[in-house]
Amino acid sequence: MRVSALATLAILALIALPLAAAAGPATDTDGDGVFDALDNCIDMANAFPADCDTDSDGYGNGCDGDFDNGGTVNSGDFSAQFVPDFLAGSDSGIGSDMDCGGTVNSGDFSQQFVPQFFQGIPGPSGLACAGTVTCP
Ligand SMILES: [Ca+2]
Ligand SMILES: [Ca+2]
Ligand SMILES: [Ca+2]
Ligand SMILES: [Ca+2]
Repeated sequence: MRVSALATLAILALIALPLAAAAGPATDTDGDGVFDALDNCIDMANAFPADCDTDSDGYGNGCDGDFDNGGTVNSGDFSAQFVPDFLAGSDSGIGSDMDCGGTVNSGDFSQQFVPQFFQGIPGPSGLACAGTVTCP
């Protein structure tokens, strides 16, 4: 009887594992090795160490041009937030070092901020708590 129960569990496990692998939580949209459910930028390959989230709001720096956390990425984020950090060359704590490289330079602007600006909003993030501080 005990062997039979174990065999049943083993069969159930063999059935359940592939099902779990096919489910949503195992999806990795940007192919950076971080599953969507844990990825703070699901459409941008930004695995460690490029996955920093300086302002801890659940949007990784790479997809978080909303430096003033107003909910949108607009000209105010650029002129009042990004430009001063760009001129200083360092991140003041708002996440302006968008590629997590240690400096704020033209690459952060052209490769990261500009696409964010045209998108108009931060993200998308796979973290359920994105948009709240502190997340996670
Ligand atoms: Ca990913
Ligand atoms: Ca990502
Ligand atoms: Ca962030
Ligand atoms: Ca940078």
